[in-house]
Amino acid sequence: MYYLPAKASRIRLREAQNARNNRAEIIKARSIGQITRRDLYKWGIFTAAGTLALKNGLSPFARSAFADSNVPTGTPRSPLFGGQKFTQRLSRLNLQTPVPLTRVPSADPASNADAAFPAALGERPARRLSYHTDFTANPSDPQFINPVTHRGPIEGRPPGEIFAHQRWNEFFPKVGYVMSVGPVVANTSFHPNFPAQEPNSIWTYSSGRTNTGGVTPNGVLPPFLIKGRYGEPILTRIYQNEPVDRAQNNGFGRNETQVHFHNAHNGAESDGAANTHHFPGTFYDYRWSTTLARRDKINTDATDPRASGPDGNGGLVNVAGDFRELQGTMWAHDHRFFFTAEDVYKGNFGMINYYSGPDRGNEVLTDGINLRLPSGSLLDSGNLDFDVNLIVSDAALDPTGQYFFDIFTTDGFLGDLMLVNMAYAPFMEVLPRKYRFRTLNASMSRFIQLQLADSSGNAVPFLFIANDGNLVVNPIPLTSLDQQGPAERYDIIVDFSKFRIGDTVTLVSTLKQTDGRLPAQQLPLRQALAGTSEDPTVGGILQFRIVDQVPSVDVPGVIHHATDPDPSVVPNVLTEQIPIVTPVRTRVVIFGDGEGDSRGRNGQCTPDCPPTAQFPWVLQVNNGEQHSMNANRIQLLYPKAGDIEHWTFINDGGDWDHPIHLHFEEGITMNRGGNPIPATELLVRKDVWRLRPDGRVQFQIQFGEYGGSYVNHCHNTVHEDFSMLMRIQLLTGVAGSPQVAITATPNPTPDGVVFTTPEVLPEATTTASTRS
Ligand SMILES: [Cu+2]
Repeated sequence: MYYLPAKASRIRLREAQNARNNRAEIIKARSIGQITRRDLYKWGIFTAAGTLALKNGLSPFARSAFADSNVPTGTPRSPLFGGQKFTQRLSRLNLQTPVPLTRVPSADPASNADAAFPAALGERPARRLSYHTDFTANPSDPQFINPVTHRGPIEGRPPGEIFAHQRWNEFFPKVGYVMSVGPVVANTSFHPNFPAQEPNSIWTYSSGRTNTGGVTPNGVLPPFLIKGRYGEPILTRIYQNEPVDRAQNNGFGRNETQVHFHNAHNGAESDGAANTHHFPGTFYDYRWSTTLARRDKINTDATDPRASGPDGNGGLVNVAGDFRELQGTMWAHDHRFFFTAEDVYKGNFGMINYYSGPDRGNEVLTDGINLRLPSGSLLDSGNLDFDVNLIVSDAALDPTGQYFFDIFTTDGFLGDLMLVNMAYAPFMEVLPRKYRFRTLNASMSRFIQLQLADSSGNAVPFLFIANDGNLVVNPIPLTSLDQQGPAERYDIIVDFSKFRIGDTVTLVSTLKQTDGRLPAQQLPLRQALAGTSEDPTVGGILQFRIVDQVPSVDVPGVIHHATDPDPSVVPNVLTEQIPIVTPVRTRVVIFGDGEGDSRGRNGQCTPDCPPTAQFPWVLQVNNGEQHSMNANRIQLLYPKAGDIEHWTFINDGGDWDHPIHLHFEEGITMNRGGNPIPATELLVRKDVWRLRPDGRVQFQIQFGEYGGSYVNHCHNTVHEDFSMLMRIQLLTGVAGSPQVAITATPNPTPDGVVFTTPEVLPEATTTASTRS
């Protein structure tokens, strides 16, 4: 078991804490580059199979010096400082305010215009090509030199056409956000009883640029929320405000970041996972295009009003593309290869809701398109009064109460405290009416399974409406969600109208997990609610209190009352099914443990490791070579935009449940081999699939509109950091685009980017029987 029992003896706790301190030293040394993973293998601390060696004084699973020889030492639980559950109010996510962008003339001959921020912000205009190019051309011009480090470029986006914003004029940004990521502000804590976090324990976002005067603590919790609208492309400028000194990280986290907008339909240059991390003092312009998939194939003249976004005045802006591919609940998070777990855990994430004609975030507008899902009506779209983002993540604290990350083993990291929107066990006041909840599992390795309990411990039914941000065709009535792996999003509708003022409903985490490999079992609701499981996270994580009035978050000063009518509806049909068709080709991707197979050249975590390092997991496409991640190697080539393929993911690694994430496109889940498939997955579009032990899943996939370098990987971010990724190269077929061909690999440094030519693996064709 990961965590020691609550009543473990003092000597045993001390022993376990010493072991944890030793591990923390190693994690810190690795995160700041004093030692490498290779050293850890050389010293025998990691084995070739990836487990932390069972050395007494180091591993939580080592035999205890004094206890029964088979009892692992475990690790001490997080101190609670007397903090009780359900004594602090839930904080809603930190809503960001967009600024309008205007077109100004551009010196770039290939672009009509740059996008200017309001003058008061003092920002350089955003443009198709990065400012990196100016630095490369004028390396001594102070205008293009990083004002914090006095080195390198001011923009971290790599130079040249291959990192230019694809289809810039077509998706010219209309609104902008200026944000920075950096140390958290003073007096931030997870609970009023807990000590304040030191600034470098948490690195998170705030609005505004504050890095020009040096490094100042400025991140804020809860995490950010951005409301995007189809038809309104976004330019998000992120200043990297983390400490210049890599050692100033309070034990974990790398001061280099790239922000991945999880499965939004963007060019590789804005996907945030193309080996494009950037450094303190630099900014990076992400153009979040709000492109609706299939815009080059379906509804190309934008006449279908279901493919649309809110216009800000109650009307719609039509967009080209397939309305069946509209997305809603998404998130963005750090994707610095090989440090993703540390960085995301540290607070580098937020959520983004996309609003569309059907999924408007307005429950009264009646135009035949709007579904009128629970949300509110004070704003034309994007109402949040009855539409609530809930980020669930596990956390651990050291004995002084500081946020703590421990890789324990390469199996994965588990915290023992459940946070909702980065707060420990909060409560939320709700009216007796329908609400929508957008749940996200933002844990590093923990799977969750959520249920709702009334005050007698009975399950409260709800409707499941969206999986990974994709509406299901018909709402699915449930009393328990399915398991939810890291990065999976489930949207549900809960109707509190049958409750009376004063009643409570508890959101309960019912899934026991005792190591990073996979969940153990779901506990019966009452038993979970009792909070007596050896897994301290099992139990209530959020309490809803039914009250007679709540203040609006959409329009400050407005009060909503229990006696107000609930005009929201949950229609029986939310979208249409995309049919499964005969594919152009099929592919099989095997996620293996790299043992007992000689076909591999596994072992790279390029650029951060020497080629001889050993890693526990490998990916294999179509019976080809087995590999772990090398950013300079293309393991899967998708040759032609619009080709429909059927992919099968197979878990060949034994006792693991890997939540596998495919960037950029969603797949329509077809089957799980011969195993049963829940209604919440069957024919449902997803971007993360749990690959249960020896499990498999097949889905239909089609890429389009953008190209470049993307990845497919395990979203147990600890596995991901131990190289369980592969590079996919997408070719666009857009004439004139550099992404019609394979693109070079950027290798970022604080002084600029060096490009290398990637190795392209020949995909074996033994299983690609229909390959054209
Ligand atoms: Cu995994």
